[in-house]
Amino acid sequence: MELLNQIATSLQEGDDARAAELTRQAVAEKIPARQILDQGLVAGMNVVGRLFRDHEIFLPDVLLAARAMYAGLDVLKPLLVSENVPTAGKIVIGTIQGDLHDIGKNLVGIMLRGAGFDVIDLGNDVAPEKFVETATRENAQVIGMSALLTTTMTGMQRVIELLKTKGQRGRIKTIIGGAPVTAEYAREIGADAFGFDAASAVERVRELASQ
Ligand code: B1M
Repeated sequence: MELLNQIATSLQEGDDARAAELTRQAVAEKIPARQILDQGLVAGMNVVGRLFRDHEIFLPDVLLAARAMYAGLDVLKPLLVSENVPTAGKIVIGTIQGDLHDIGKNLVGIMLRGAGFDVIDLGNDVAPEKFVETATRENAQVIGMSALLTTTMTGMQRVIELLKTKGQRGRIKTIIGGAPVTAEYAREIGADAFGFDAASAVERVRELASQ
């Protein structure tokens, strides 16, 4: 549908005013909110994620696209709630204790929200107990941890150990990511998944939430 393609394009162009205006127009044309979300905003964000992964666009472009996506989402949010659209799942994210690098984590959060997940973002420098307590209280399916420092990444293992101690290890899955983190490290500490970038994180979280 042409209007939904235009919404997707407005995200790629980072044009928040146009994204909001086109979303309002789609709502006025009685296109269901979920369709506007999936085929307009999420479709646009998926393209942005692929371009970023392939180094065809850069961080500022992604942040502008994210701002445009939020502008469209602001229009849709009340309708999505009233349409009772089920979320794709709930995930608690944050950077691990001692780590203040949150740009990558924020990108992952944005992409997850764009893919329809309910994201609880605990911010940066998050203690292991806070990850586990929040995920348990909020009945989240997944905990997502980000680390950019080799000295902080070891804290990820503490979260997994705490999940075991609290008897939540089987129910709450874990995904880890960040520049120094590897798939091998994820296996070593018993994480359920590794996200190389924001796009792959969304794919992995989708798999984890459906298990
Ligand atoms: Co710092 N820093 N920094 N830093 N910093 C690095 C990480 C470093 C590699 C620079 C270097 O020396 N070359 C180095 C770490 C060395 C190491 O540990 N081996 C370093 C250092 C040493 C430090 C300090 C210790 C410096 C000092 O004070 N002496 C200090 C530590 C502070 C702390 O955390 N306690 C520090 C501070 C800072 C700033 C505050 C100035 C700033 C952070 C600002 C912020 O985030 N709000 C900063 C920055 C910007 C960087 C670099 C330059 C850029 C990081 C970044 O944002 N990349 C970085 C060097 C570099 O990486 N080139 C560096 C862009 C971002 C989009 O990528 O975060 O990798 P990234 O996220 C990707 C993937 O990794 C993945 O998806 C994202 C999107 O593709 N991903 C996930 C990330 N999280 C994921 C989670 C998932 C799945 C995928 O699932 C949950």
